[in-house]
Amino acid sequence: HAADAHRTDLMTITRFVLNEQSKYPESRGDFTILLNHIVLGCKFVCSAVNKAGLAKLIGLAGETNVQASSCQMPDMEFASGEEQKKLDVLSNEVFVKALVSSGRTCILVSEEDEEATFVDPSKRGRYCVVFDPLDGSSNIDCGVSIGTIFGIYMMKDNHEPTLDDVLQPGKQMLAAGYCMYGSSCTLVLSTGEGVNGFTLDPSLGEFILTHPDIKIPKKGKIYSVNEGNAKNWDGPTAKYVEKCKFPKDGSSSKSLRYIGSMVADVHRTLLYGGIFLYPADKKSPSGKLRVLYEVFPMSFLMEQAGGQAFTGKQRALDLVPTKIHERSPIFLGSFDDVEDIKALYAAEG
Ligand code: AHM
Ligand code: MG
Repeated sequence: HAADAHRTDLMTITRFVLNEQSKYPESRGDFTILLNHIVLGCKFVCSAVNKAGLAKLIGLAGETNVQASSCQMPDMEFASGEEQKKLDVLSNEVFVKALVSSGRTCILVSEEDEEATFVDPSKRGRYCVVFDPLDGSSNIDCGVSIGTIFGIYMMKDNHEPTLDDVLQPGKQMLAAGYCMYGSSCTLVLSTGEGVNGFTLDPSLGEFILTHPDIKIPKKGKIYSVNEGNAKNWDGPTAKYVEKCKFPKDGSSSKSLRYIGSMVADVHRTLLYGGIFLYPADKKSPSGKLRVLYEVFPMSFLMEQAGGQAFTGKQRALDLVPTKIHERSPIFLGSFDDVEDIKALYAAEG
């Protein structure tokens, strides 16, 4: 019966995307191939993140120093302490290699690389991928959720690729997603037709559809921001957070949740509703988060789930980046909650 059907008729991410793409008669399977390579990168990073914790534990229990333990376990070169930081470098290498070898990419922009990578003509395809291979670096060493964020553009024709091909507003993205390495490994994806979530079944090594058609609640009860920066906030941000804590319209105050990993904070916001803020402040007038591979993909997902994303000036996806590592303030989440912050910025003039 139905329960059995669930267990034997698995909607893997590949099957799901193939179904979606089959609606386009011109589709040649290139997107599915590209996505499979991204999924491979996510599985690798998931496994490396899990091993990193284990390697550290073994190191501590055996009281071996870093040198000795990495000699015994040569494949665990990110054994502990300082070396563990290399996880973000390792993740970057994995994604770059997976994307290039897909034969479907032509420009890659990674948070880890100063310059964009132009793929060799012999391996070139039509897609440009912008990504943060391992976001939430301050959470790596303590085993708190971290993630990979990605966005995908498509080259319009066969011209020689230039940086302008990736300096496109977020609304031009074809697809966006993230993978969260948390208590489970969850991949959330939108190809512009809603948002779907897949969970890695480690025994199968496959991402299975577990969160079909995610819609963010219209209004939420949670706000998420680094309040340690409050003394440097501008008027509208300060007023908004004050309103979350001391609402004057008789509504109840919001709860505060802040992990400090964008993927985890946005994932919770998507599922539970509420608002995530990384505003501008006096010390960082453009905020902290990067437009291409943090702000755009998350804004794309929010809009696709029925929420909104705002920079303090405009719809986030309308922003036209001028540099690949450009930053922007960002307010994203439930429709009504973002509407409130938009009103405060509008009142400011
Ligand atoms: P990172 O690229 O150094 O990991 O920084 C990005 C992270 C985001 O995941 C998170 O939303 C933000 O930085 C938290 O910043 P802060 O520690 O200033 O609150
Ligand atoms: Mg980052």
